Amino acid sequence: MTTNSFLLGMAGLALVAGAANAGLVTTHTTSGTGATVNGTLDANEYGAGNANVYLGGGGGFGGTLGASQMYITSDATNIYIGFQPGNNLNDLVAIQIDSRAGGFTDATSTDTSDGGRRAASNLAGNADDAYPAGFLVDYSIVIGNFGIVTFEHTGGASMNFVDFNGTFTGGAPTFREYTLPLAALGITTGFNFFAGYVADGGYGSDESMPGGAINGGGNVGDGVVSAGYENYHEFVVPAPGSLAVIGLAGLAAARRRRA
Ligand SMILES: [Ca+2]
Ligand SMILES: [Ca+2]
Ligand SMILES: [Ca+2]
Repeated sequence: MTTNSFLLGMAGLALVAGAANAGLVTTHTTSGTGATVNGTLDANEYGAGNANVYLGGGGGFGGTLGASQMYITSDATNIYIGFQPGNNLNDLVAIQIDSRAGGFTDATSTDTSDGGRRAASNLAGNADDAYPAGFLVDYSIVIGNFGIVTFEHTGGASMNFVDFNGTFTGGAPTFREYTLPLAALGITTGFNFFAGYVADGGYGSDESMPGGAINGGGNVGDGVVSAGYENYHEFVVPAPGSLAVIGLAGLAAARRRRA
């Protein structure tokens, strides 16, 4: 066995172990080419056949998040996100992003100064929703009928505003796209993410991305008990210019660092 094939084997084992033990559901790697942020899902803009798609679960609010599709890719500078709601977008999709070491939980980030900030920091407003094991959130992207807004978690009752984009608005279940510099989300080698769907006032649904235990218990509502979120998806950005074998080894290391 060559050194390279040994390293590849070890990286493969790490990926399998992660999927089995840590709640990782779907991993996609960047296509290396950006999408066109025009509100339409064009051919091959999120990987060949638009294969860079992530799915959810649950339908307590009508399947807006649970039956949605989220597409992600990146180029050398920017990340691109496409979101196809599964039903009318009446509430708030809160995407929780773990892109770097350190970060926060529902219990340690509590900005309730408006509905978008509450969704980003608390998900269901009155319950301390559990996050996946080892998952510490760094940034949140909130998609609503007002547009798309991004925050950086800092701990406590205040988050940093990162970006607002009002290009795609309204409650109709139309395709929306968004782009930000990778650096604006602290992304170097990729990130882990999950999403919840909650009302502006904090009433929590049973919908999630990826699917999980929360999908089976009815809407969380205004209660203090939530099944929380035990699963996450992953998007990988190999280090520029790295050999494939180094990229895989770095990928395993990067997943550890994100906690
Ligand atoms: Ca497009
Ligand atoms: Ca909560
Ligand atoms: Ca983190």
